[in-house]
Amino acid sequence: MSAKPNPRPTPGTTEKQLIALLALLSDNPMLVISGEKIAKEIGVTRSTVWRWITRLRELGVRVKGHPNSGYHIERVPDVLVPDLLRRQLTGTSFPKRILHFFKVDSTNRVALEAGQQGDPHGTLVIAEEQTAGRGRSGRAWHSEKGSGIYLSILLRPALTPVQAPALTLVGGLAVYDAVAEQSGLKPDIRWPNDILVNGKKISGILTEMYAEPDRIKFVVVGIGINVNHAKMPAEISPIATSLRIETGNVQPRIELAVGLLRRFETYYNQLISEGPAPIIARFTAVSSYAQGRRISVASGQETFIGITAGLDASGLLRVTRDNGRTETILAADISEASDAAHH
Ligand code: BT5
Repeated sequence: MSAKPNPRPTPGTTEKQLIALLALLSDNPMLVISGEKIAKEIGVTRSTVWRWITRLRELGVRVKGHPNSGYHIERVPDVLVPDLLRRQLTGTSFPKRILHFFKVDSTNRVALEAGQQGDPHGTLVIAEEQTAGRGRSGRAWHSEKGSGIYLSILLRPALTPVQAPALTLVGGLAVYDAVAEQSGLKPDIRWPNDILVNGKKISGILTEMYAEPDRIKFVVVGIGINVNHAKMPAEISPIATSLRIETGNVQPRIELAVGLLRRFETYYNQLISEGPAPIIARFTAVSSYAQGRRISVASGQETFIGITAGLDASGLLRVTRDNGRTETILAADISEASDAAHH
């Protein structure tokens, strides 16, 4: 297969022409397009078109037809095709560079590498499936094929490392708004990085960065959302859920992704222009965990109980212990105090 060289092709990304083929079919659902026309439009031979149709089918896209009659798809497939995303993201920082994978180890891993190689602010890494999706502290993120949104955003903010926690909050607020808007559900945010629906985790955020003491070189905000999982694996089903489980309906991932990224852009710009105060205010308004909630804090070796006392000026959680002392938490897993099990 001869993929047209991209500025710098990233190993494993979906071939450009495969994406072009998918975009062509998606733009004309129901319409039968001849193999010859497709071949001409995307600049390959008819036998290559046939091979790629076979690949798309293997990837779960329902393409009807055959080489003699032409091809069509019954409806726009729910694949996060860069060309479709790009069109719906005009005016944001994201259309410049979108790396799409049908299967990858971790979009955060790829985005960190892209950061090191000098890729621009706003670069997006998206996967239909992750084989080693990661959570915080070396934990795993379950990333079922085609069911979730697994994406990482590369950012080059003029911020210092101590200002970075606000970026996780920006991601959380973007997920919160996008999920609420699309589903009509009322989510909650559990500091710092869990978005919950009906008490179960529907999304998690992993922020990783390369920084010098006084300056962030680049940062990757990785977002995972459970969208169309019919059920969650047994090990996490007590604590995890999906939009489909909660609403009873399959949800279009592409719309959710666009809503998420547009809101991310807005909150991010607000953070850069106004500082963290409005982000922290919004977080405090929507998170039931921010203030006055009795929680258990597991941080490093220690676990203790306390009552949340809002966020500090950089977005860290304040917790008042039973002895009256208030502490600022840098990183921790928190859960309701009555609930002994941590996720
Ligand atoms: C997180 O970690 O919540 C961060 C998850 C970030 C995932 C995205 S996907 C795109 C990008 N690329 C990556 O490789 N990662 C990011 P943490 O707070 O440590 O939560 C992890 C814990 O959540 C696990 O130990 C499980 O208990 C639970 N868990 C795992 N998969 C889950 C899922 N799909 N939904 C809900 N909970 C899950």
